[in-house]
Amino acid sequence: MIKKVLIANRGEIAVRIHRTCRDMGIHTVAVHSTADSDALHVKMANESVCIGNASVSESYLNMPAIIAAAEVTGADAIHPGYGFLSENAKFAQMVTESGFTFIGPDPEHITLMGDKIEALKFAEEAGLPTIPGSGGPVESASRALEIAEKIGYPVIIKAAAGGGGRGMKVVYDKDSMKDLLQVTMTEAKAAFGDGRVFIEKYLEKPRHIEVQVLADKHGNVVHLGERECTLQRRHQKVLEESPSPTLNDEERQRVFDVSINACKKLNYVGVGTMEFLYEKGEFYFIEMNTRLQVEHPVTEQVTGLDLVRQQILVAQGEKLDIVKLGNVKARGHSIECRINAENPDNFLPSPGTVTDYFTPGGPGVRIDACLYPDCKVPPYYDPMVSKVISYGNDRKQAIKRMRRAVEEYIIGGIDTSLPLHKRILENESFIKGDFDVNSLERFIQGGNF
Ligand code: MV4
Repeated sequence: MIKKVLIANRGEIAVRIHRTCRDMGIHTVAVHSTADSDALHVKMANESVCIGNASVSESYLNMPAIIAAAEVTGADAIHPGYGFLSENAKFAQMVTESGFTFIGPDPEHITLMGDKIEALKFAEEAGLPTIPGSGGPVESASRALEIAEKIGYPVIIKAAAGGGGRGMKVVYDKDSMKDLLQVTMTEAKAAFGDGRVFIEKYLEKPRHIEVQVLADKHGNVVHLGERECTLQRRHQKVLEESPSPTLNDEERQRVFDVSINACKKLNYVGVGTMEFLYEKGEFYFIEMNTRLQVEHPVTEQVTGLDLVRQQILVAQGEKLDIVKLGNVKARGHSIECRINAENPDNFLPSPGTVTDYFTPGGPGVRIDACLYPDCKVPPYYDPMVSKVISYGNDRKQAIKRMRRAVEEYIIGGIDTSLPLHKRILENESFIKGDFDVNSLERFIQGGNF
């Protein structure tokens, strides 16, 4: 039984994880940098340990310091949250070897999914639909031209070690192939220490749809519905929802079936997300995230489950109640707006002191945040400071409640992305559910959705 959890993270997710631990009677240990001494996650936790200076390499990515904090506080388990060390196989290994329970998947699965080429290779073997492409690394311009000729332009070059949109280049004709291949390989080598790239047919107007999965150590796997995460800016999600406003029941069942089958084949354990591009009625697997995701609350709202609780139960070896979970039925509709401390016009970070602070409430509104009056938003970390999550019987009601919530929300002293969210929520195409992965960037540039 897990009695004390060290939360190896900061911000809203550290607060979020603490809350579930509190519900389960589990004590928590916060770790923090010198810049976060007064952070909400530190105030809430039962104990806290300062693990280093403000820079992430000295604090939230400092593996030995985190393990030492777990040792001195007598924690049983470590929850990595998202970002930071959550998808670092070496860290997962180190946690286990130091005698703690890692609240997350096996290191082998983290490693496999961190390599996009290996992940796609597995996907094909496991019957997941993938985008036509090179099916492996591409080393020469002549090979790249051959593949592009076969699948047709435009194509996209992606870094094997990339993911989340980093290290990608679209190639529209054969004349630019040689240069773009070279640039992508060089950039990948510099950014990830791994210059391998692969090629896919470029989809022009896809949507991003992902399936939440949950698996225990006894071979039980369930899906917890899908999330529509199409509205992104520079590969950062801005607004997510569940269910997707675009899928029909047949499509939904199809993507759930392939996702569950693949996880069974993988012997996956924990929560995971299968990401797909969706275009013209077809799904294409692109990657799997082996962590709890930022947008997990929309899944919690429609399923009534607490995903952090499920992670903890699975980590201590409990069997999923398959009778109950096998019939997890999503009900209603949930939307999440990510609120960043940033200028809503030029998107520059806006750290500083929060002066006024008033949180929205009422039916169908949930706030996952790390703010309080007079708190500081340090400049060193992710600008996302709050998530507003709405819930309604249907999408229309979830939108109305989200509008109410973002209007009520007062965050004084810093700029936030609340004004952008207000504009999105009034947009005709958004309301119709008519958009693709390029829509939000176009809208921000002053164009149509
Ligand atoms: C693509 C694509 C079009 N065609 N792959 C971006 C993040 C990474 N997870 C995959 N991404 C894309 N891969 C092919 N073959 C377009 C994107 C893409 C995108 C995907 C999901 C959400 C937002 C996006 C924004 C731009 C590009």
